Amino acid sequence: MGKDVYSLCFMCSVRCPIKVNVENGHVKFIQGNPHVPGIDGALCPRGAAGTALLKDDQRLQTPLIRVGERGSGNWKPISWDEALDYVAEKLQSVIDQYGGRSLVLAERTQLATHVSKTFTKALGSPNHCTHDSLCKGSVNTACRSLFGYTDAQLGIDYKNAKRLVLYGRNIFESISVKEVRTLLQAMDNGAKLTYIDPRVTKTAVKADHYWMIRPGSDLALNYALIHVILKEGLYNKEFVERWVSGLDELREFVQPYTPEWAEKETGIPARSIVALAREVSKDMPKVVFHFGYRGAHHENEIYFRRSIMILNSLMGSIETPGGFFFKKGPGDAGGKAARKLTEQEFPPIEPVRFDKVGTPDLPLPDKNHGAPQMLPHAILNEDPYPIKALIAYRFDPLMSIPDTALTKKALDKLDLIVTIDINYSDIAWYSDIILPESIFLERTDCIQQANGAKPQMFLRRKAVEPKYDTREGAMILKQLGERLGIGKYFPYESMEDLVKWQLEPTGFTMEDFDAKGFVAYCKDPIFQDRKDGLKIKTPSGKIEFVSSLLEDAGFPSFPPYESMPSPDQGSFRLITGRTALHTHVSTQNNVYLNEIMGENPVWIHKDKAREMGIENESRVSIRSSRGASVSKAFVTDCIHPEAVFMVHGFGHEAERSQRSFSKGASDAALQESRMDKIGGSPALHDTFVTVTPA
Ligand SMILES: Nc1nc2c(c(=O)[nH]1)N[C@H]1C(S)=C(S)[C@@H](COP(=O)(O)OP(=O)(O)OC[C@H]3O[C@@H](n4cnc5c(=O)[nH]c(N)nc54)[C@H](O)[C@@H]3O)O[C@H]1N2
Ligand SMILES: Nc1nc2c(c(=O)[nH]1)N[C@H]1C(S)=C(S)[C@@H](COP(=O)(O)OP(=O)(O)OC[C@H]3O[C@@H](n4cnc5c(=O)[nH]c(N)nc54)[C@H](O)[C@@H]3O)O[C@H]1N2
Ligand code: SF4
Ligand SMILES: [Mo]
Repeated sequence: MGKDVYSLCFMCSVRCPIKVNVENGHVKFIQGNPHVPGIDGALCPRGAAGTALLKDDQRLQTPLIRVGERGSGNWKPISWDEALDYVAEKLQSVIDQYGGRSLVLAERTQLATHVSKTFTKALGSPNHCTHDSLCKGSVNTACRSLFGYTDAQLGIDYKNAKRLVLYGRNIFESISVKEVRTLLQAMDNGAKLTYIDPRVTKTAVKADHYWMIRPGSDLALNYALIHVILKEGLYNKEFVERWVSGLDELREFVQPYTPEWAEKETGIPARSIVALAREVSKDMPKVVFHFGYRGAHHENEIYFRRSIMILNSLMGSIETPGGFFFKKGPGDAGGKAARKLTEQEFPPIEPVRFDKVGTPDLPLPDKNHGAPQMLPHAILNEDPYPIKALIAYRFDPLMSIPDTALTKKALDKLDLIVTIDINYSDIAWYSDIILPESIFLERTDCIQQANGAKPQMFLRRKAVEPKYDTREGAMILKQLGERLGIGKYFPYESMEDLVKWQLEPTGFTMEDFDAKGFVAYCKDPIFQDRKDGLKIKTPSGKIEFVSSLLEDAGFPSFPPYESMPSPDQGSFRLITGRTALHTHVSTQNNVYLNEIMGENPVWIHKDKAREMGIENESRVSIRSSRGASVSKAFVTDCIHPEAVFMVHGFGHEAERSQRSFSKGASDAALQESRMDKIGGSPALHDTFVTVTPA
């Protein structure tokens, strides 16, 4: 009984559509939205554990101001007025002294991102940055270099695919519910899956073929695949002739990269590489080489991601069922998009970003997102100018940027650190002031414009009243803005007001979301005409194997392959990733998820463990040039001997998150601060560590 509220999960960024059953003001049950094909009522374990947040007395409950040293954990509860007055006053004095540009607002992209971008713009700061480059910056740049579209503007039609190749895209553990379910459906219908990872993941176990690749050598594998495909003429000639430029240069470039050469680099037998090239060509264009997000994060990552999308282009699997498609927006269906606050006029804004993205130092990463990993450098060196205040909004620089010790040193130089979070995160713990946001079940949020083959809009709706003295992020920023003299940029009094304002041009109303939780702009998928009407957004209008984006910025399209170094005797390449049971650094203190997985064991190959005297389940210490962490060992033959693996997001330092405090090891504390300066991703897998009995 009770009532059903359609909303959006926020236990991770996928934001799956949900149906929340509410009785007498309490959430009784959450399930996936049964009206959304592919979701059909399903949730992942983290989504189901969303209910644990409702009553959690270890989450943030009221604004808090620091009374001791930074990081000491001495907090005084204060009222919202006191908190907002304090932040506004401090921020104003920083701006008076150093200008609006001295503020950085760093966040994980979310529905209210247009509100936080409005906040920084109105203050004259170019320094809004998102997590994007930490997650997939090089994927973004690689896609732009070939198609003129970002990865986020590309969709994948899993349902009709016949063959998929995943490079560390651990799709059955690093979950998006709809992707998982449609892929399983395709596999039931005969689609074949090849999975490549130095580690035997759940996806490896479900795949038709699994290759344990030597860490960091995927690019060599791809060059050999391209070599075979071009040598044997296994590509989609009609598509490539019409839509690709630079095929001859590619053909010449891959000449030396034979399968036999790649076997030595990757450990994958030459005959298997040849067999895969031949097999995929039989299924083209219904072939997906997934561009991936997080496997193989190295300084040359841009070239790996490009090689994946070059393979897709050779298959002709672009803008076709069973392959990739360019996501369609409301305009493609004759409709209008929801408004964003960023569409307003702003005062002049400092042109150079704190991370120097868009300058000759970092010309190609996406300016819409920036590069948060540059934050420590910018603060410590006042390069390009002094940064004095940080607002961390649903983003934890201490755990999500490599080299925590360096980040802490930089944070120490700031005059003001504000965190907007729901948990005692590590960055909240290190802040001057914490502004608690209401959890997703307790708040209405901005419109989700869901572009795709069929453009739609979704709405997150408040299911229950906030249990504690918390507010919505978009209201917090508005109330701060009013105190800073930029109130006119926030023309709403409540979240409902804001949503109504957003919906005005669309012709839809909030009530239109009542029946199913979403509205659709059209009924059938929209595809561009592959014969003559593809809208490739590069300067040449073709898929650019020889990339004007790269070459105009002074980078080669095809640099010679450099072998990925193996670790010295006694050390390992540290690789990291996700588990189905946790979201990044957010859920380790969740009552249910913590009970099932409270620590992150370090995977180590059994032969190596024997050499080092390490027993399964024993305590081990992991050391790098940047720091040390302790966890327990998982001794296995399911990992390549050159690597050790840990799940990201453990080793929290915030004591009030009592269940996760000090449990497991933090990868960020170990990782060196390196990056792919062309693509924009941090090189998270370029750190070597030692592992010894603790
Ligand atoms: N070392 C290392 N760094 C990484 C990665 C890695 O594997 N290793 N992975 C990278 C990737 S792929 C990504 S996407 C990023 C993610 O980086 P982050 O965005 O930093 O990580 P999250 O865990 O998604 O969320 C950060 C914070 O959001 C808070 N939060 C959760 N829900 C809400 C909410 O409703 N409102 C508010 N205000 N806060 C909320 C959480 O409590 C948490 O403190 O990290 C990247 N950085
Ligand atoms: N449950 C859950 N699901 C999530 C998330 C979450 O936090 N939890 N986060 C979401 C986000 S933001 C992201 S970005 C995606 C990430 O999704 P994925 O891109 O699938 O990334 P990871 O889970 O980080 O897995 C990386 C895998 O790459 C492997 N790997 C390491 N080095 C190499 C290498 O050299 N070559 C190859 N081929 N593989 C390598 C690792 O062993 C690991 O299994 O997941 C999304 N889904
Ligand atoms: S994948 Fe899971 S946690 Fe993420 S939004 Fe969907 S149900 Fe929620
Ligand atoms: Mo990510």
